[in-house]
Amino acid sequence: MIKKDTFDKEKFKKELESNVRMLFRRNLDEATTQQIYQAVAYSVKDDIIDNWIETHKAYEKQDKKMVYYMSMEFLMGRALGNNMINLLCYDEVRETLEELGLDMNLIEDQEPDAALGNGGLGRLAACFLDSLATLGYPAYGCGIRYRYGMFKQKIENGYQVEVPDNWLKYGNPFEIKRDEYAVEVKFGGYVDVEMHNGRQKFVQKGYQSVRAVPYDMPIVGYGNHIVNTLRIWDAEAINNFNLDSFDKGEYEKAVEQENLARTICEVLYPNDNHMAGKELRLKQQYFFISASVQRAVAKYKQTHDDIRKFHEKVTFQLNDTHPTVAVAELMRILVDEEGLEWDEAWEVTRKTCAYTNHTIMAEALEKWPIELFSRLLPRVYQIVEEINRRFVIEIQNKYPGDQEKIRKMAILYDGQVRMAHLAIAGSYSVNGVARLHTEILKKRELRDFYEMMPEKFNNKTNGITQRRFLLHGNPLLASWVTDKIGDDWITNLDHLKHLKVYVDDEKCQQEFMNIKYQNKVRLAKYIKEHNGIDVDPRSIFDCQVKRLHEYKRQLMNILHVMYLYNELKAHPDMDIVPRTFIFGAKAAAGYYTAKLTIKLINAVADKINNDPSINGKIKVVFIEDYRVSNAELIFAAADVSEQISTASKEASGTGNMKFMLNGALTLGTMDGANVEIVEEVGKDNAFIFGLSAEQVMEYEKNGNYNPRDVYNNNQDVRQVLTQLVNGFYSPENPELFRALYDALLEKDTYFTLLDFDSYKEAHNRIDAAYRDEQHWARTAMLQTASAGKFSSDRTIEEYAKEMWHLEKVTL
Ligand code: 26M
Repeated sequence: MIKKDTFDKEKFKKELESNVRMLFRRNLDEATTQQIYQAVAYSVKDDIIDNWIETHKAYEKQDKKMVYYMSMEFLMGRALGNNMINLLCYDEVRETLEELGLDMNLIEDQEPDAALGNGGLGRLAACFLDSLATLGYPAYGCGIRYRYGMFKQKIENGYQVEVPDNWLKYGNPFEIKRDEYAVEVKFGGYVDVEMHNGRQKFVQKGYQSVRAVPYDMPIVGYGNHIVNTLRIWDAEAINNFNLDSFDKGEYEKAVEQENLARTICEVLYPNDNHMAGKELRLKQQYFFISASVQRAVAKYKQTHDDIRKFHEKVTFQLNDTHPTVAVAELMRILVDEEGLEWDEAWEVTRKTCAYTNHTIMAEALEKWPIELFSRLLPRVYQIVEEINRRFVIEIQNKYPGDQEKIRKMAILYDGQVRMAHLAIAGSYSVNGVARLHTEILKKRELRDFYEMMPEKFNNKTNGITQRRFLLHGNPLLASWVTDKIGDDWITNLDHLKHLKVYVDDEKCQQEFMNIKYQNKVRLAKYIKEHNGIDVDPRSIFDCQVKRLHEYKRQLMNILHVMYLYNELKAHPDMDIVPRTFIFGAKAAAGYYTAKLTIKLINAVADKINNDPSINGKIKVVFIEDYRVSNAELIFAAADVSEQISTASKEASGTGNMKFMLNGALTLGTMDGANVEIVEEVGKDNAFIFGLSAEQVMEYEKNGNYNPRDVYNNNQDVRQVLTQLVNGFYSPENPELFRALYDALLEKDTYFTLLDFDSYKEAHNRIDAAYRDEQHWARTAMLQTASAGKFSSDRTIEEYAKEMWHLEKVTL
């Protein structure tokens, strides 16, 4: 056992040696770093197992209500460091390894990120699991065990190249295959009606099926002996057909089923905020939902006999519309398999499911062609039809004669299944992820639904786990904070407010900025190793790291860098505080404009970084393969956090919170959770600019914004735009960035040019503010001190108390 109170270094060393021998037939001094990582991971897992078993015994015995967090994505990152932190043995293991001449950082770096997600939505799910376990709430995460996660990004000649993420190559030491819980999931075929004891029974026939096999990963709570489960499903072929059958039909079916099983879990769709209506994606959705719901029902029935009370012990939280087929699948099981009447089943379903909306971007809204949906899921589709028929009647009763309402609200319309409408109709709760976002849902995007059922709508502002993004990611700051205010902040982030008494203390300011400096040195070293670029840790580290999307406006950021460069060239003696602009972003593989923006950033970086005439006053760095593990380094080292989305478009953002926690000042629009960040830290302690959400929506409604007006009246804007098409950054191909130029001048959908001046002016304020070292230090410390609200522990307490009505388990 390796727990803080009982940690026995010699025993740990023995375990380690024995693991290396067992796993690799080697002695410790012969093992590779990867093998040592594996051996350490198995020791840690060994320490988890007893608690894992005890936790589940306690859940069963205490018979508490359980949340199933249903998500196509869990962006977990690395497990080893996080597990050791939550087991309270991180320092002890590090010291023990040091005694063996081993470096913990190098060992941690051997673990591939579990990147089963794209960005914000997937990482939120991971933070929620950490908080659920730490708070002691009974919870399962349910998802897919993608064979390949989010692609690895390589930059070649400035372009993004996608490389498959073979994260399971060396095995996953933390997972356990649970063959005993495998279930069958059926696709296609047709529905037959049979009579059973005078009752119609709907039976799916002529289908193809796969065996869904769960793999469990432990989710360790912080210092509380609780271990919850992330259950991810893999697909295997059903083996009751013979591949050497003489019957041609049988043979073909067997091959098809093998292929189906092989393809379903093959790869994560690398789209973020964009719906690609691919058949395989719908198969993935139904696959993991059917398996998860079947298991949830079976587990409930082991200890309860009245399925009509299912919702008293189980709630399904749907992470966006991706898992929404759960509404219909639960209905199918309740009606077809459990024999409930429709109305009874519908009541149970509506009291079980809850839906979180993560975006108002129209292109992200999930709609499936009825043709596809009904062919793939014939029985589920019949159920959706009946849900829709009854829902339309409800609308008619509420708004007699109002055809417009039906057109706008029906689940089935225009040959499509509208998943958000199904989610809202089938849920007891609909929530947005930041206050502004929820208001926009209620007033605009989902207004009709809000008017018809206001009681369902509520806000749950997102949060992040401080265990990963401060305690693990920024050990220097974490121990400084603990020195000042004790370690309660680790499980109660509100305690950070006690740092406020130190913000005017000069010594504390120096200590705080010294830690920031050391973290900048750490990142500079990473940049030197990965990019070969020297950056000055005394310069302002100005960071924008997030998925690449036009609404997030990385383009505005780089256009501003281009403008600054022009200024420096025109006025070589210009006095500016040296700045390092740091970008990190993956673009969806098929998103042309996004990929071109990456190329532009790299082209600008090449030119500026290699121009000795500007004396290194600005540097531009594009960090390859931005992901959870290198994000931890970036947040810790940032001075400025760029949160510059077009107001109204970013539902919440969570990177903004990670930067704040680590003492970076926000340069942002009044969008998403930025609004609440500014509220916590005070508007004088943030650099806010740009159109408000109201103004943006007003322009969108009236269509009265013309980017050419800005172009004609703004010399600086004209100059940088011209440089997109005159070869300034692409002499070998002057037209290279034409598409970006055209998008800005013709539509400028995201108001980049209109916000440019205000953005520029906000950057000037940063330059001025940074010159006052003391004041900057005070403001930076105030960010950390004001970040208490943004813990995912707070978010999860709100979900648990206000929606799920969960009770904590006691161990
Ligand atoms: C949809 C269909 C097909 C393939 C992929 C998708 C898809 C995948 C991910 C659509 C959207 C996806 O993610 C959206 C997302 O990450 N939204 C972000 O959620 C965060 C957590 O709530 C918020 O903080 C961000 O503002 C929001 O953009």
